[in-house]
Formats: sequence, C-alpha cells, structure tokens
Amino acid sequence: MAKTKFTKQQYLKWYEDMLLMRKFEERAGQLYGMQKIKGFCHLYIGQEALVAGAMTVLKPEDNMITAYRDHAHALGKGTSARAVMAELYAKSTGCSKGKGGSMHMFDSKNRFFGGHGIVGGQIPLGAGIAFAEQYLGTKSVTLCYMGDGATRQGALHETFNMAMTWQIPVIFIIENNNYAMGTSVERTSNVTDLYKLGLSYDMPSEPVDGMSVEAVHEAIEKAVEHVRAGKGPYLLEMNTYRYKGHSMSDPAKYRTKEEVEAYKAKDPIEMVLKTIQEKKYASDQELETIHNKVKDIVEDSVKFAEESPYPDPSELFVDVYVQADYPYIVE
Ligand SMILES: Cc1ncc(C[n+]2csc(CCOP(=O)(O)OP(=O)(O)O)c2C)c(N)n1
Ligand SMILES: [Mg+2]
Repeated sequence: MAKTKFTKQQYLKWYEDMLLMRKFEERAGQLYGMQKIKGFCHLYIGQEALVAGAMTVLKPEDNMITAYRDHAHALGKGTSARAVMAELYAKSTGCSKGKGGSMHMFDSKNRFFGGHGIVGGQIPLGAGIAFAEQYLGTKSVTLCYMGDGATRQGALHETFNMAMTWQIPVIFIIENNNYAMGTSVERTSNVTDLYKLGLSYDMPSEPVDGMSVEAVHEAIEKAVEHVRAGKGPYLLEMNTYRYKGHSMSDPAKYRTKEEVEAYKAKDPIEMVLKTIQEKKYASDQELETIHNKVKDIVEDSVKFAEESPYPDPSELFVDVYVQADYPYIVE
C-alpha cells in the first residue's frame, strides 16, 4: 500500500465535503427538472476535488472567487447548504437574498466573493481583492478560479501582467475541464497546456491532476506557501472533467461516451473512498453515517428553500450599489 502524508481526518473530510457537493448538485439537477429551480444552472459534478483539496489548505481569512459554476465553491468555503439551495430557489433566505441565483452565490462573511457570469470577469476582480490584502498588509491569500474558456479573454493577460509587476498575493486556478460550452480547448487554443500561459509573465505555473484531491491539496499547499511568503502570484492548471452538460440544456453531443467514462473511472470521490476502505479509516457503518448525514443536510436545505419566502418587491433596488468597506462585510 502506498504511503501517504495525509491523515485519516483529511480523507474523511474530503469524502464528506465532496459527497455533500455531489449529492447537493444531484438534487439541484432533479429540482431543476421539476421546475422548482429556474433560470441558469451549471453543475460542478466531477470537478469537486478542485475545491475540496483547497479547503484542507486554506484558512478562514483566505479569499475565494470563481465563475458561474459556483455551488461547490460556496459550500466548500462554508456557506450553508440552506443558503445555497434557497439562492437556487430565488428565495430571500438565499446567500444573495434570492436576487443572484445559481450563477451569483456570494458570502462575504465566509470570504467567498462570487459567482460571476461574465467569462473571465472574475480574473481582474480576484487580483483586486488580493491587491487590497497586500495594501492592508494582511497575510490572506486569494484563490481565483476560472474555466479553460476564460483563459482566452484579454483580461487574463492584463491581470497576469499587473499581478506579477505588483507581486499580488493571488493564486490563479484554471479549471481545465476540456470544454467551454461545446468547444474543446484544441479548437480555440494554440497553446493547449494552459499553465504555460503564466510562463511568459515569469509566473510560477504548473499542471495538476484535478481528479486527485491529494494532488490538488499538495499543489495548493505549495502555491499558498509561495504567495504567503510575499513572493507573488502562482498559476495552477487543474485538469478535470464535468460529467454533466455545460448547463441544464446541453445534450453534450460534442464528446464521446468513452471520453466521459474514462474520466468517471478516475472519479475523485471514488478514489478517496478506495483509500478510506484500503486503510480502514472507516467501517461500512461509519461510511453509512456520513451518507445519511449528507442526505439529511441536502433534504433539510430543500425543505428550508421550499418554506422560505420570495424577496419582497420593495427589495428590487436594495443592494444594487453598496459601500463595500474592508473587510468587505456587506450586511
Ligand atoms: C464574456 C462572455 N462571453 C461569452 C459568454 C457565454 N458563455 C457562458 S459560459 C461559456 C463557456 C465558458 O467555459 P469555461 O470558461 O471553460 O468554463 P466551464 O463552463 O467549462 O466551467 C461561455 C462562452 C459569457 N458568459 N461571457
Ligand atoms: Mg471549461
């Protein structure tokens, strides 16, 4: 059996965290089909290790920002399943008061800064949050996630240049799931090893196996150490896969069944489960307890969302513009 530097507690946390993300989204997908959830909805199923592996490294005072495929990030950063589900239902108890929906989860108290629908829009915003931390002299690190599609945006290059010039404490994470909607990386990028984009700015840049939560943890740990030491930005390209379509209306005809199956064979949750079982970190009964706990959290979130009220019409113009003073707590 291979030796691992990780503890039993870490494996069990990864298992529970990823299972919650997966079960939560499977239920969200079902509720979408029942028209309980409307509008846009992009699922993260298959990509869970990218967030779970970071959460065993980050401190509560570290920041996170991402694109619209954001349910798992919010859950990982500590937003309750209730607040995420209620947001999907557009209810006033949602983390964005029911006015953001699936693409705009936001939870400043847990230092989760969205949830952004404009592809690549969060890249300069993430660097901006990190700049604020540097300016104020804190030790907080900012994780800025983006899709492979976002790397073709001009904003990425402007941000990379400025972030390196000013040595901003930010870690850019490319979630390379091979597709931007139905368009493969090969069709739109001359450079398909996307981590190499950082090299022309002299940014430390590495590829990571995003199906392995251990590899994600190790890469983030190394990057965080670098950034916290004041050595400037870091870029990680995490190779991953989304099992579901781009959004709820995508039949995913641009890829083969074999391709999907090959990734599912490396499923991050199954891999962690295998280690837990091999190392006897939990009995079957203990695993069942975790499953039941996760199921209860998800069902409780659905009940909470169902029973919550919609925002009052008078809320329409509230929070459109806010004064977001440090530490960005918006009441
Ligand atoms: C500026 C901009 N252009 C186009 C779109 C339409 N759009 C929404 S998602 C998407 C694909 C993005 O893919 P990727 O960055 O790889 O993220 P993934 O969906 O794979 O997580 C596009 C083109 C948009 N939202 N914003
Ligand atoms: Mg993509």
